[in-house]
Amino acid sequence: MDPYAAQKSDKFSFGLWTVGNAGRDPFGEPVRAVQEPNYLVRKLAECGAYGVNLHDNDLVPFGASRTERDRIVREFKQTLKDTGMVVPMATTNLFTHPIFKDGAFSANDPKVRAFALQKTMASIDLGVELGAKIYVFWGGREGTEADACRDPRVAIQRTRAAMDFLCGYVKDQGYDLKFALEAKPNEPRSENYFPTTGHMLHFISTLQHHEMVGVNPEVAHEVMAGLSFVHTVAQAMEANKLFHIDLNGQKIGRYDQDLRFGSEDIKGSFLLVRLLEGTCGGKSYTGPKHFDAHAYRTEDESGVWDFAKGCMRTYKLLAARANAFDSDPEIKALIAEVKDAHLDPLLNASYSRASAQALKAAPIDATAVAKRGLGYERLDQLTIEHIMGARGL
Ligand code: GCO
Ligand code: MN
Ligand code: MN
Repeated sequence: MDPYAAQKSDKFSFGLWTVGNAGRDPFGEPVRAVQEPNYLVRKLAECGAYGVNLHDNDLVPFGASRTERDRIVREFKQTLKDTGMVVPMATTNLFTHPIFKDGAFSANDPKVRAFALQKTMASIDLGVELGAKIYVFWGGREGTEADACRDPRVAIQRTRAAMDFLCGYVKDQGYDLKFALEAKPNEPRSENYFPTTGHMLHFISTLQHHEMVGVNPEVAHEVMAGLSFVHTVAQAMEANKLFHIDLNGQKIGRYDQDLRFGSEDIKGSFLLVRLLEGTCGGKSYTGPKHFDAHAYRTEDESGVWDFAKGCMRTYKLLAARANAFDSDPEIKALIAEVKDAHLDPLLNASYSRASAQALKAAPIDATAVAKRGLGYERLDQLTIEHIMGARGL
């Protein structure tokens, strides 16, 4: 059996909008037929995915009647049952309909804000009915071009009011659902509010029910902002706030490219998988591994499944390499923690006048310490060799 073929136990998921992407871009028409959701679920199951995520309108068209909605949901549930697929995450489309041209929760028009809440509550009901345990909020068009149109502090306050309200709704319904907030610096707006995961992490700490709200960082979005995705994810994990993750590939300084996972920045992707899998130590990430990306516009349908299988296969190849890397004795020696019998107890002591005095008095020969080479050239070369398969496996 191919050890790198995806299994349900790997917990890989795709959005209906990802493998369903028909290849439309701002300059061109769709190049592929729009596929029906039940068909996409069956194909994803064949590829080895365990889950499928959706926006309300990926499944139920905007404005569908209650009867129509119920029929669509009934059929979709049957497909999930037949294929053993789950819906780990759901979200709301708050960006396609023209009513959202100035955002949703932060919009100046109260009718827009009220409509956004109505739509989100209905979409939460749908997600929960399909079994979702995570509900993602991506800002979509929450942002500006003419920045004087509203005080950005008011945009933050309106978003907080919406989150507090929706957390209240989930609790009142008795739903077992957590929220995951997804940051993006720009696109489609010129400036988006809450541009990075770091902004989101602070914002969450100001929410009424902060314990049920975490983050959904996306590779492309942090890279667009020029940030290290590994450090972003590490901070979210350290805060116990990594509730979900959007994996893809991205070149720095471009529009959101949604490339196949691992197709760009192979070293960053390796270090990310190593962190998520916990081969470097610490808690691993056990949630769904969601690929928020799509096939190149050059592809026909078979290219779409090459894309989907490629995302999962690359993740598994990197996980195997991360495991070999962290089992390599030379790597272990290079990254072993530096011990100092005299200083370690002083550094570990909590503050007191006595511990401050002791630390002030500790003799440290700065020149001698500075002379020591750290071996990071060797470490990084070995990292490259593991990634390239010249070492390890
Ligand atoms: C984007 C975003 C979206 C969201 C999705 C789920 O840049 O378009 O990444 O794909 O992740 O809408 O909320
Ligand atoms: Mn994106
Ligand atoms: Mn995303």
